[in-house]
Amino acid sequence: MRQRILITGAAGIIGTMMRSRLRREGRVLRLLDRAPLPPAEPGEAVETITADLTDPAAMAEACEGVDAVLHLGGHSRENSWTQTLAVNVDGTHTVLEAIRQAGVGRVILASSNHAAGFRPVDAAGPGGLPADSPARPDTYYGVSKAAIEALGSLYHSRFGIDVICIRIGSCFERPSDVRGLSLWLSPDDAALLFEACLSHPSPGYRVIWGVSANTRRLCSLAEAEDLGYQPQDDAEKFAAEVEAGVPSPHLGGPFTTAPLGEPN
Ligand code: NAI
Ligand code: 15L
Repeated sequence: MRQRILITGAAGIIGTMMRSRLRREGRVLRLLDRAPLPPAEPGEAVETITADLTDPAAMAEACEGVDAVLHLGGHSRENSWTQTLAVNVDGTHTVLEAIRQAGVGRVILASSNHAAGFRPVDAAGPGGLPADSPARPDTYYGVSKAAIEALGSLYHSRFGIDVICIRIGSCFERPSDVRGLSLWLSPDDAALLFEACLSHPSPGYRVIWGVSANTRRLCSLAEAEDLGYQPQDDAEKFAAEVEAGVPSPHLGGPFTTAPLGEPN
């Protein structure tokens, strides 16, 4: 039996980095975005869908025959309250409803460090901030991520769907600033983390941090390691190259001071 994984927001930064990294024998990646996606290469087990994740009919169709969903789609930075609610919160509800109706057993929700961006960095103990630290959003965007964690909890408790919310740190090819030395999730580690979320026999509902094994880590790795994640990268190797800067007192860094509701 082939495993089919639906990835929303597949044309974005993380989705693009995952396309080759989540390729497996016996697996089909169904990629969905409202932005254009490169077509499948010869021999690549990829299906592409151009659709809006806020469209219930499109999502119902996209979830047919799917084993698990990696929900990356949505506004990935600050935006107006209206847009943030419509795409990140209502949109995630639409995705979860489609998952429930199609009988999909598992979903990974892309939460963010900005759900807890106002957590003071000096509150991180030796093991780092626990992954289930109560939300302290730094933006409307952060509020939307806290909301989808709650929505995910509801869909697990009511319908038994496995829901893993990953509070992703900073997932790019490389860290670009001092903050990134703490919060970097390397693309290779992101793939290891998603694989751990996909292969755990019965994860239930969890909130975990998504970071690499960074020397300057502020976030606990214990909860993700409990799922089987074994990170291989450390942002420290980029320390000499990143821009110098004054470290923020809060996890969310520049998001905690940027104007609310203005796209950045
Ligand atoms: P991105 O902005 O590059 O990608 C998001 C994708 O979602 C885009 O391709 C966009 O076209 C698509 N999208 C937006 N609205 C849509 C809609 N209504 N229907 C269909 N597609 C839609 O973001 P990135 O960096 O790839 O992040 C992916 C997810 O991970 C996002 O949910 C983001 O909030 C979260 N995240 C990312 C972090 C990072 O460091 N890259 C850190 C923390 C969380
Ligand atoms: C996020 O949640 C954003 O999606 C991403 O673009 C980065 O800003 C990241 O957080 C970060 O905190 O570096």
